[in-house]
Amino acid sequence: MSETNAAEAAAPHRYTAALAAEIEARWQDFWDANGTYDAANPSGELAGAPEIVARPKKFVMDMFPYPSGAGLHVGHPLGYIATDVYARFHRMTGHNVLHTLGFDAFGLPAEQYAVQTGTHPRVSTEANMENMRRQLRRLGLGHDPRRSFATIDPDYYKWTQWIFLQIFNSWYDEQAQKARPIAELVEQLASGERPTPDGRPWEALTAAERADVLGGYRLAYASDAPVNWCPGLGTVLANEEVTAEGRSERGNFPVFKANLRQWNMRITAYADRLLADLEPLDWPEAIKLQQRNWIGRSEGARVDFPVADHPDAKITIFTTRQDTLFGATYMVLAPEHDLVDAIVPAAWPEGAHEVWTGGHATPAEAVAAYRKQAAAKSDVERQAEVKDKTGVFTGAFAINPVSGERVPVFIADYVLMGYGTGAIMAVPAHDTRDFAFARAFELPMRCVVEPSDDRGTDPSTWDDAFSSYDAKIINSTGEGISLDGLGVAEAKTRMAEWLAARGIGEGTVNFRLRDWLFSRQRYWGEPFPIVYDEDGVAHPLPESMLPLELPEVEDYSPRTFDPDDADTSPETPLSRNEDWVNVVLDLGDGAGPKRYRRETNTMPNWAGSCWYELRYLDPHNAERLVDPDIERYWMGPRDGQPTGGVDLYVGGAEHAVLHLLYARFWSKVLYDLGHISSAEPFHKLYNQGMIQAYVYRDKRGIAVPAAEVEERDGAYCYQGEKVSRLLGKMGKSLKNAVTPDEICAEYGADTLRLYEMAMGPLDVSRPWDTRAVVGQYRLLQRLWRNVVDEATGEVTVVDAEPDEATLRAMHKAIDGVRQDMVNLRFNTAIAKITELNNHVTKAPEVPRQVAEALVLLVAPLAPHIAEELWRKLGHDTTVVHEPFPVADPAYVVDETVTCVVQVKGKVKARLEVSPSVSGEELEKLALGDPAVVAALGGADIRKVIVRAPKLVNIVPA
Ligand code: ANZ
Repeated sequence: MSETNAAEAAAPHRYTAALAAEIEARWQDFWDANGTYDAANPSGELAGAPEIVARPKKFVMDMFPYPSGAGLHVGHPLGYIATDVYARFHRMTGHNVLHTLGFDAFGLPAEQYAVQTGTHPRVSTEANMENMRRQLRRLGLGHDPRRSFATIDPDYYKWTQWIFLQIFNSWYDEQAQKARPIAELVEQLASGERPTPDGRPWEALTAAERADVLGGYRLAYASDAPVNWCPGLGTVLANEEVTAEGRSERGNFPVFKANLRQWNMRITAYADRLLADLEPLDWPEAIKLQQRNWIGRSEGARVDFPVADHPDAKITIFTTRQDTLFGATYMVLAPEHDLVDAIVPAAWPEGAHEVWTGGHATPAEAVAAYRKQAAAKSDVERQAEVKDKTGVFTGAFAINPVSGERVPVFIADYVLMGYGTGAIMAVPAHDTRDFAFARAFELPMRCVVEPSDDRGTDPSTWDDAFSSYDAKIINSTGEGISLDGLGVAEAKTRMAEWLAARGIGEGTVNFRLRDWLFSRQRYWGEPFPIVYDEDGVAHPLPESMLPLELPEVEDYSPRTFDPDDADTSPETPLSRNEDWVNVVLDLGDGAGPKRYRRETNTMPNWAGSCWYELRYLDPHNAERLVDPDIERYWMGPRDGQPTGGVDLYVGGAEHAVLHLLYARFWSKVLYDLGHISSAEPFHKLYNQGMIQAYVYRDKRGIAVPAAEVEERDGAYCYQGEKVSRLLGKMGKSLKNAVTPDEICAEYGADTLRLYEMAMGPLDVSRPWDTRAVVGQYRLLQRLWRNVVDEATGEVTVVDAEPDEATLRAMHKAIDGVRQDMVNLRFNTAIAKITELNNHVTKAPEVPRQVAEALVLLVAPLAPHIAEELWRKLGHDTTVVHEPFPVADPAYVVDETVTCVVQVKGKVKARLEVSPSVSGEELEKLALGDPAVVAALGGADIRKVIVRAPKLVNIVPA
């Protein structure tokens, strides 16, 4: 008989992996069969008992997973376990808890996989979801299964499409500062209350012209705009999907700027509100900061510069430093700027030297050549801090409106079309990029902000621009204005007023935030509920035609191209399906049945995650997005909490800007249109840390399977060869993934849960160490042994009253664990439970009261063993809804406090004293302590300072 078999024979009722597996499977079945985690809605199909609905609510949510083919590794469930513990604790403290999990299942990886293997993305996605569901179920997560869904379900994306239509059918009313139905704008235009852009009456406009006008207002609109075209992936990408190197985040292909007709979301209309509404949110400060930077609010001015020899043309620039206008010695337009072609003269003007012209024969030729070069660069590359600025002279001059000077106009790629007005006044003395450009192109510089260092006021002698907000303006006197001697802020205001008074500019606020590029040339996404008539006018489908299902197609691969070929353009998979694309429909708009062409782009995979929190509330509603009562119950703002939203949302910090900003934007539109009561989706956000793993690499730097590496005398070996060890990400590619399945098989899910929660504070990244998991396994074994006899299986607890010390240990643990649970400090909660468990392990018999408290304390963390022990202790209820123990304050106050005794400021002794000890008594105790007597060595005492009960300081003479 082997050693373990012998041990098992002697202790057949020991808590082992096999027993854990049996218990866990049994309780998981029980929970499923009894709907233990069903959350109660106030009304409707999922309505619960009134007394449950009357409890305070808690909506606890995870960022839902993408069902990847690799399945879960132990890093993924960290957040899921944490929210589960938190949700369970709140169930036990009298809350109606909503906790569930769906799948974010559209997107590129499934599609790439499908293209490679010929499996339909739906087939592989469903299989991946099935596998992940199994893995998640094994962890004992207390989800309400009735509320789970995937974003690819037609009855889910029906509402994604419906929201798109809401956004399409609305505009942002700047005056009211909110979205309103587009029909109300049409009324204003039709009645003449709001003029049309060219002043003609609304009735005089053709249908196509009207559509164009409305397109300028709609919150979802199609436009020709420079976009990130990725030939290698066959699709355009949002800025956020392009890396700093100008390549695709996925696949690492080159990305080019191309002008294409694309759908956009006018998120910029909400820039101010997205910024202001961040304040009251209970989010990590770092995430708020990232959102603020992303939105990038800058206060400055727009200024018009007349173009010399073109009386009709003016260049409007955006600057944050209108106080430096006297120092503007040249101008730059983005290469793509509309005005360029209009102002380029036929020939170079007198004196245009070769550095300016780049050796080209004519300005037009120079411009064309430079544009081609700039198109190959991404915005990120264009903004990079490269010393060598490139550009070319357009041959045109503008007039500086304050100094009256003629200044040359250049195009250069460091000016972006998508920011401000796509044109700048260059102030080389005070802007680093302008300085570098001016040096390269031998342009004049003028100092207008007095340097605070000793460089003097002649920029030709400087090494870099002088830029400061804390300085005085000089050299800035012109007609009717002088800024000399003013500080920057004052000068900015003065200049803005001067410009406004002359009608050549005004103070303005600019945002870095761009509209959100919302279409992809891919198959595996939500189809747009849009059709085009023969004039190319976009029409929304009526609600009755939703969902517009993704058609089955033979060939769902996008047409990809040579990754380096910028002269290509996208071809969407849906466009090849002529039967689906060309339809005769009656849109119910009075036009009768007509021929239309469907939109063949699909929505980006961010769409499905923009509103999924709402679907969890009312998952089967086929009539409306969400029932208003149900939405208000779970999401509505309440007393003492200025924003509504999910009570706890846990996910990775990598979603700081995109997902969270998009979801906030959709919430605000739906809120403005009266569909929901909370303008913010997530009240409290928490970012869990990452579980890292050791990566072992051989001499060639290639990762070797981590599980097969052996440690010998502090060195790491793989197949006899030394390998290096570094902390990195966990994953298949680094051959260091550990799956929850392996750990569950070896120890059980409860051990895995405890280990993940015990590894450290939740928001800190930590290295995975399979060898340390056993520590939590032993905790559960000791807990089990404190209740159950391992040989007989009998319950061993006694009905005796615990002794004083045990009562104190128990109530202190209860008190501490409660606080830790509320504050997501699960690691310290486990430490306290361990301490109490060890305390009773020493006793010959465990009082029932303490055993029950331990079981309830551990229940949110290790629910299966808790259920089993609770049953064994004679209860016939599930532990899930048992009240969490409450500490008796009488036992929580410390029986003694530690008093520190110092001699000459150095700690010499610690005394355990009663909290109510008198000063006199404390002094006597301190002076009598042997360590203190020794430290004094018979010296006289000059002074004794007593701060009862914690400190005595003795000063010898
Ligand atoms: C003159 C000036 C003088 C500027 C000076 C800065 C310092 P933020 O703060 O990020 O909003 N700018 C404006 N539009 C641009 C564009 N499309 N591409 C590249 N740069 C652009 O930056 C605003 C400043 O960035 C603006 O103020 C403008 O340069 C530049 F001492 O104008 B400034």
